Amino acid sequence: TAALAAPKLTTLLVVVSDGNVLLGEKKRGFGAGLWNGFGGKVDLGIDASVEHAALRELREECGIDALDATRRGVLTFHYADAPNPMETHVFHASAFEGTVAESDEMRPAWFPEDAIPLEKMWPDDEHWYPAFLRGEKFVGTFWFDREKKITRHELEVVETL
Ligand code: 6OG
Repeated sequence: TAALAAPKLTTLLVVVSDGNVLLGEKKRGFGAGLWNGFGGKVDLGIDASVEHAALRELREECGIDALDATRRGVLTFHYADAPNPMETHVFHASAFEGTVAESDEMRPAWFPEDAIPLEKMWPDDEHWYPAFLRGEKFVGTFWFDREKKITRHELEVVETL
Protein backbone atom coordinates (compact mmCIF):
# COMPACT_ATOMS: atom_id res chain seq x y z
CA THR A 1 0.00 0.00 0.00
CA ALA A 2 1.19 3.53 -0.75
CA ALA A 3 2.03 5.79 2.17
CA LEU A 4 0.01 8.98 2.49
CA ALA A 5 2.16 11.75 1.09
CA ALA A 6 2.29 14.83 3.30
CA PRO A 7 1.49 17.98 1.33
CA LYS A 8 4.12 20.69 0.92
CA LEU A 9 2.83 23.85 2.59
CA THR A 10 3.16 27.03 0.55
CA THR A 11 1.69 30.53 0.52
CA LEU A 12 0.34 32.91 -2.10
CA LEU A 13 -0.38 36.56 -1.25
CA VAL A 14 -2.25 38.80 -3.67
CA VAL A 15 -2.40 42.55 -3.01
CA VAL A 16 -5.47 44.29 -4.41
CA SER A 17 -5.45 48.08 -4.17
CA ASP A 18 -7.67 50.70 -5.87
CA GLY A 19 -8.98 48.14 -8.35
CA ASN A 20 -5.51 46.92 -9.30
CA VAL A 21 -3.89 43.55 -8.59
CA LEU A 22 -0.18 43.23 -7.83
CA LEU A 23 1.36 40.19 -9.50
CA GLY A 24 4.92 39.10 -10.22
CA GLU A 25 6.45 37.35 -13.20
CA LYS A 26 8.46 34.46 -11.74
CA LYS A 27 12.02 34.77 -13.03
CA ARG A 28 13.35 31.33 -12.07
CA GLY A 29 12.49 27.91 -10.61
CA PHE A 30 9.05 26.33 -10.41
CA GLY A 31 6.54 28.23 -12.56
CA ALA A 32 9.19 30.46 -14.21
CA GLY A 33 7.67 32.75 -16.84
CA LEU A 34 4.22 32.69 -15.21
CA TRP A 35 2.55 35.61 -13.42
CA ASN A 36 1.42 34.84 -9.88
CA GLY A 37 0.89 36.28 -6.44
CA PHE A 38 3.91 36.28 -4.13
CA GLY A 39 4.72 33.30 -1.97
CA GLY A 40 6.75 30.21 -1.33
CA LYS A 41 7.36 27.39 1.07
CA VAL A 42 6.42 27.66 4.72
CA ASP A 43 9.65 27.18 6.69
CA LEU A 44 8.80 25.69 10.09
CA GLY A 45 12.28 26.75 11.30
CA ILE A 46 11.64 30.47 10.86
CA ASP A 47 7.91 31.04 10.33
CA ALA A 48 5.73 31.28 13.46
CA SER A 49 2.62 30.70 11.31
CA VAL A 50 1.48 30.29 7.72
CA GLU A 51 0.51 33.98 7.73
CA HIS A 52 4.04 34.95 8.84
CA ALA A 53 5.41 32.89 5.95
CA ALA A 54 3.10 34.70 3.52
CA LEU A 55 4.26 38.11 4.81
CA ARG A 56 7.93 37.08 4.75
CA GLU A 57 7.71 35.83 1.17
CA LEU A 58 5.96 39.02 0.03
CA ARG A 59 8.72 41.14 1.60
CA GLU A 60 11.51 38.97 0.12
CA GLU A 61 10.01 38.88 -3.37
CA CYS A 62 8.80 42.46 -3.88
CA GLY A 63 9.98 44.57 -0.91
CA ILE A 64 6.69 45.49 0.74
CA ASP A 65 4.96 44.69 4.07
CA ALA A 66 1.26 43.85 3.93
CA LEU A 67 -0.67 45.48 6.78
CA ASP A 68 -4.05 43.73 6.55
CA ALA A 69 -3.45 40.21 5.22
CA THR A 70 -6.36 37.81 5.59
CA ARG A 71 -6.55 34.17 4.56
CA ARG A 72 -9.07 33.66 1.76
CA GLY A 73 -8.44 30.22 0.31
CA VAL A 74 -6.77 26.84 0.59
CA LEU A 75 -5.80 25.11 -2.66
CA THR A 76 -4.37 21.61 -3.03
CA PHE A 77 -2.40 20.83 -6.19
CA HIS A 78 -1.69 17.28 -7.32
CA TYR A 79 1.06 17.11 -9.95
CA ALA A 80 1.41 14.01 -12.16
CA ASP A 81 5.19 13.98 -11.73
CA ALA A 82 5.51 14.86 -8.00
CA PRO A 83 5.03 12.36 -5.17
CA ASN A 84 3.59 14.98 -2.77
CA PRO A 85 0.74 17.36 -3.35
CA MET A 86 1.16 21.07 -2.58
CA GLU A 87 -1.18 22.86 -0.17
CA THR A 88 -1.22 26.58 -0.93
CA HIS A 89 -2.79 29.07 1.47
CA VAL A 90 -4.05 32.13 -0.41
CA PHE A 91 -4.00 35.52 1.34
CA HIS A 92 -5.54 38.86 0.37
CA ALA A 93 -4.14 42.25 1.38
CA SER A 94 -5.06 45.79 0.36
CA ALA A 95 -2.84 47.98 2.56
CA PHE A 96 0.94 47.84 2.53
CA GLU A 97 4.07 49.72 3.54
CA GLY A 98 7.17 50.20 1.41
CA THR A 99 7.90 50.50 -2.28
CA VAL A 100 7.23 47.68 -4.72
CA ALA A 101 10.58 46.53 -6.14
CA GLU A 102 11.86 43.80 -8.44
CA SER A 103 13.80 40.94 -6.79
CA ASP A 104 15.92 38.02 -8.00
CA GLU A 105 12.77 35.92 -8.10
CA MET A 106 9.95 38.21 -9.26
CA ARG A 107 9.27 41.07 -11.66
CA PRO A 108 6.23 42.87 -10.15
CA ALA A 109 3.53 44.77 -12.03
CA TRP A 110 0.02 46.08 -11.36
CA PHE A 111 -2.91 44.84 -13.46
CA PRO A 112 -6.50 46.16 -13.48
CA GLU A 113 -8.75 43.66 -11.67
CA ASP A 114 -10.64 42.94 -14.90
CA ALA A 115 -7.47 42.45 -16.98
CA ILE A 116 -5.22 40.02 -15.13
CA PRO A 117 -3.02 38.03 -17.58
CA LEU A 118 -4.74 34.65 -17.11
CA GLU A 119 -3.20 33.27 -20.31
CA LYS A 120 0.23 33.66 -18.67
CA MET A 121 -0.81 32.29 -15.26
CA TRP A 122 -1.26 28.79 -13.79
CA PRO A 123 -4.42 27.24 -15.28
CA ASP A 124 -6.13 26.88 -11.89
CA ASP A 125 -6.15 30.67 -11.44
CA GLU A 126 -9.07 31.33 -13.77
CA HIS A 127 -11.18 29.09 -11.53
CA TRP A 128 -10.59 30.83 -8.20
CA TYR A 129 -9.68 34.48 -8.98
CA PRO A 130 -13.33 35.44 -9.63
CA ALA A 131 -14.32 34.22 -6.13
CA PHE A 132 -11.17 35.79 -4.64
CA LEU A 133 -11.88 39.17 -6.25
CA ARG A 134 -15.52 39.05 -5.06
CA GLY A 135 -14.21 38.73 -1.50
CA GLU A 136 -15.33 35.11 -1.05
CA LYS A 137 -13.46 32.33 0.75
CA PHE A 138 -12.78 29.09 -1.10
CA VAL A 139 -11.33 25.59 -0.89
CA GLY A 140 -10.17 23.82 -4.03
CA THR A 141 -8.31 20.79 -5.32
CA PHE A 142 -6.68 20.57 -8.75
CA TRP A 143 -5.09 17.60 -10.52
CA PHE A 144 -2.51 18.32 -13.25
CA ASP A 145 -1.11 16.08 -15.98
CA ARG A 146 2.55 16.11 -17.02
CA GLU A 147 1.95 19.08 -19.33
CA LYS A 148 0.52 20.98 -16.32
CA LYS A 149 -2.99 20.88 -17.78
CA ILE A 150 -5.89 20.39 -15.37
CA THR A 151 -7.43 16.92 -15.66
CA ARG A 152 -9.95 17.37 -12.82
CA HIS A 153 -10.83 20.00 -10.26
CA GLU A 154 -13.13 20.81 -7.36
CA LEU A 155 -13.80 24.31 -6.04
CA GLU A 156 -16.15 25.29 -3.25
CA VAL A 157 -17.00 28.69 -1.77
CA VAL A 158 -17.05 28.38 2.02
CA GLU A 159 -18.12 30.56 4.98
CA THR A 160 -15.06 29.82 7.13
CA LEU A 161 -11.66 28.30 6.41
P1 6OG B 1 8.40 28.25 -4.53
O1 6OG B 1 8.74 27.05 -5.34
O2 6OG B 1 8.46 29.53 -5.31
O3 6OG B 1 6.85 28.08 -4.12
N1 6OG B 1 2.16 27.67 -6.96
C1 6OG B 1 1.02 27.86 -7.65
N2 6OG B 1 0.26 28.95 -7.76
C2 6OG B 1 -0.86 28.86 -8.52
N3 6OG B 1 -1.63 29.95 -8.65
N4 6OG B 1 -1.20 27.73 -9.17
C3 6OG B 1 -0.45 26.62 -9.08
O4 6OG B 1 -0.89 25.56 -9.76
C4 6OG B 1 0.72 26.64 -8.29
N5 6OG B 1 1.70 25.75 -7.96
C5 6OG B 1 2.56 26.40 -7.16
C6 6OG B 1 2.71 28.51 -4.67
C7 6OG B 1 5.88 27.81 -5.08
C8 6OG B 1 4.97 28.99 -5.30
O5 6OG B 1 4.20 28.72 -6.45
C9 6OG B 1 2.83 28.71 -6.15
C10 6OG B 1 3.95 29.21 -4.17
O6 6OG B 1 3.69 30.60 -4.04
C11 6OG B 1 -0.19 24.39 -9.92
O7 6OG B 1 9.08 28.32 -3.21
